[in-house]
Amino acid sequence: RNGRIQMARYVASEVPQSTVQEALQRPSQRSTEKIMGIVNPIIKAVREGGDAALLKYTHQFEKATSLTSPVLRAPFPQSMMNLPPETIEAIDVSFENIRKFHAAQKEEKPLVVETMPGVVCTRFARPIERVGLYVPGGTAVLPSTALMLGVPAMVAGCKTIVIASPPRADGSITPEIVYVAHKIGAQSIVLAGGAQAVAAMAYGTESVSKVDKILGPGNQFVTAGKMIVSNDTSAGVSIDMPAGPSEVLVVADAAANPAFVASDLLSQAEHGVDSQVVLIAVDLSEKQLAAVEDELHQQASALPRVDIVRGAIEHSVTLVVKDIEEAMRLSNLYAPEHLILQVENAQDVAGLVENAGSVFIGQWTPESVGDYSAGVNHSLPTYGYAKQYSGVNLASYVKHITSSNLTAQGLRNVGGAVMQLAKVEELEAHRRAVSIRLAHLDRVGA
Ligand code: HSO
Ligand code: ZN
Repeated sequence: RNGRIQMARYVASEVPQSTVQEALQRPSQRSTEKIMGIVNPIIKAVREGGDAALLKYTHQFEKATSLTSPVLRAPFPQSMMNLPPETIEAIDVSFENIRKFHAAQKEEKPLVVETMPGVVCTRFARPIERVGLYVPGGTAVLPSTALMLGVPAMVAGCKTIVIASPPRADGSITPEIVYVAHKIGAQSIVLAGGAQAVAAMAYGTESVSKVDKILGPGNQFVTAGKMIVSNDTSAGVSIDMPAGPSEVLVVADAAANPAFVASDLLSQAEHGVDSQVVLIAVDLSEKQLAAVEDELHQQASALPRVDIVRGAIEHSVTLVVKDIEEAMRLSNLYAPEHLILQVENAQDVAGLVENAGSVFIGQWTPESVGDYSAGVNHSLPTYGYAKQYSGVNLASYVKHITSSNLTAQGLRNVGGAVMQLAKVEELEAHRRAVSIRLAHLDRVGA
């Protein structure tokens, strides 16, 4: 437990392609079948037993045996959000930046397109009415996640915002989370974690409001819970995306500062033993590689969470490549949750990004700024899902509704196509809904 903290290292051109691909595999997850076997009964118990079942699990898993109600309702008492002024200020600054960036994503006016004369198609957005935001507990308290999920919900105009977070063993909740809940106008805080919290928000209980969508990261039990409830049509609830352990891929060239590179790798590695960090070194000399590795070991050894870091580094890797194109090819293949570009002309290189959750450009942009305060969201697709999912953003809290509005001339213009396709599909009532109107127009001579 106290050997050198070092990532495996391969020179991509000197090993078989399969080794490179294997190096970019995510650490394997506990089998979903086993997790589902644990989570299914929990979901069922909360769906049927409501508050009593929810409390039972909170007593059992969180050891919060003194808790008698699973919900804290707004307005939250000031005494629950006593914080040092510097923390208030940090939350306020971050809140404002996140608010600004997400407010800018608002589509102020409906999209209106006249596809043919007299055929007007419109798309407009409406907030999802009730959202449930899961803020994980675990080895670190994460009020920043409450901000990342809550601020866009507020900006989108969601009417009911419920936050769920596991309480501490004394039944209390981190004051930072209560303060954020207050700032975003949350209706309530559900003092529960895991699949039981997900079930409570999906189905509702005597005291937990049922929601329409559940967002937020969590462990494998939370993720399994979200998948189960979103597959249950009787729940009528959707989820943001499948979540997995945090990860970062850093692309660094000879211009990069080894200490900066190491610090970025470690900031993700400290999230959990299952986190993964990848360094793609673009044409670095042996001496430069050694400098990064020395920094990594030295900085890691001084961290309070060194044991977690050690676990993460065990399944992390450095790949040495010849040029930036090869680096970006591998990065796009890996589709990292976070991509850090510490290379010359980093802004131009960002143009080569095809798959990534969020990109951090240039040496003055550590991932931490995006985790907390820059304004971008930190709830991002992991495990390669950046190939098809976006991170949480304003659109995660709205749905788009379309409308069509035709004039008589519009129906004349498009009616022929409609009737012909209805004929092809042998759906006569569809065809007649048009022909009956066209005949009417002919009769009245319009
Ligand atoms: N990097 C994490 C988010 C986080 N970091 C919260 C610190 N607190 C996953 O994107
Ligand atoms: Zn982080």
